[in-house]
Amino acid sequence: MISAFVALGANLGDPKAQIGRAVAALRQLPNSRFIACSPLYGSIPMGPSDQPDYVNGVAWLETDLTAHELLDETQRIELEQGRVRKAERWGPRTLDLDLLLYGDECIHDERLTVPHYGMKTRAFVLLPLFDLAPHLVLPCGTALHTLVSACDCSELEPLTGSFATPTP
Ligand code: ROI
Repeated sequence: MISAFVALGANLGDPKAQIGRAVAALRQLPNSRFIACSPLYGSIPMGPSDQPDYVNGVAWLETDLTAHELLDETQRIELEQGRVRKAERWGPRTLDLDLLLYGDECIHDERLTVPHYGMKTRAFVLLPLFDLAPHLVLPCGTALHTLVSACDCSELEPLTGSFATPTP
């Protein structure tokens, strides 16, 4: 099994409920074991500021799916939860599931870039990931804690009682 981390984000409708439903769907993935969901955070939008605040978190899975099979599954979950892809870059979304890390693999093709291209600088990804795996080292050799110390976490607010699911 390979350890995989999936970023969770939503800022339309009832973001916390959508993240909860996404986590429930991730728990059902074939040939996979759901390990945990991070605490959730409220976060100021990165990109256009005329959109609601986001709810963000990270899910940790172990899986026998390939990275592309996992991508297919996360895209299916996004669509099943009513995600509509809009032309606007960095616009609001009902649900965003991004494959952050797939073991130690570096993947770059027309569908998938892993590690996720923005993860090293985005507090709303780094902090929940750090909550789950404080000792993680990225495939490039950089320790997660180094990235967390360098990022500005002031625009993140822990949501109390926010575990989307209890950790097993
Ligand atoms: N901003 C925040 N705070 N959280 C997100 O999940 C998020 N996702 C995005 C963009 C539009 C870049 N901004 C975001 O895709």
